[in-house]
Amino acid sequence: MRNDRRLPPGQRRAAGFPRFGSHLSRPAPAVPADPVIELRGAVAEEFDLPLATLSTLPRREITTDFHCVAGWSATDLRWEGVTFETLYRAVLEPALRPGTSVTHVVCRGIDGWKSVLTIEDALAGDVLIAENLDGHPLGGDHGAPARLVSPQQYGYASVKHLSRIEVLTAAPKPAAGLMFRTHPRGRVWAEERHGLFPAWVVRPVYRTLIAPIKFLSARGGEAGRSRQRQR
Ligand SMILES: Nc1nc2c(c(=O)[nH]1)N[C@H]1C(S)=C(S)[C@@H](COP(=O)(O)O)O[C@H]1N2
Ligand SMILES: [Mo]
Repeated sequence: MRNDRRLPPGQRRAAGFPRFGSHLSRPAPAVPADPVIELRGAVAEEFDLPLATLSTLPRREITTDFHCVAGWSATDLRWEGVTFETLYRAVLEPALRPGTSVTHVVCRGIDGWKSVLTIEDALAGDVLIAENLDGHPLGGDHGAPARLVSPQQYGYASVKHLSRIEVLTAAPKPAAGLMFRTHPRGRVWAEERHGLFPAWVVRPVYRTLIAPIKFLSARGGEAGRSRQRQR
């Protein structure tokens, strides 16, 4: 039964589904009039895929939980869109340079957020490029106009406002920072929270960040901004 499922190790249920991220109280980036996903990297020719193309591909609905590395989880979110695998097989794979063996994909958001997924993680059948959440088009809080949703990985993999996918033939160098270095896989059930430190070290540190980040993110989010307008 759904209710009996346990959360992954070190996770606690959040009330609802908060807006969360490095944007803090900055508002969501404006959605372009004709949004595209820039396809870059080991392709014969780089090109911009109109987001509208997604409506021509087979669609999937997935109900799943969302786990932020800081320690909160939102449960039973109903996402709808196109699986990354479908997009990859239909559009990216045929565009690769001949003889290319892809190892990683880098996804970027309009706001500059970036995540690196191994091709294995990206092609897990439940990774979605989602355009709808719980029956409604994504709002700015959760990644309009489309976002990645990778349920088996910590939330940092699930890039909001997805605007670019780059295919790589080797692992990129890890980012320089120590404190927030992500794990190269970030699988929630293996508690792969951090690229260098074991989970038990970062768990209590990250947990202290939930309340302030949630507070700030909400201020820049849809509800916070409409409250300001009413004043
Ligand atoms: N574009 C973008 N994507 C992002 C982030 C961000 O700041 N910008 N934050 C990541 C983190 S750490 C988490 S936990 C989730 C939060 O998603 P939510 O705001 O829909 O809850 O988005 C991830 N994707
Ligand atoms: Mo997160």
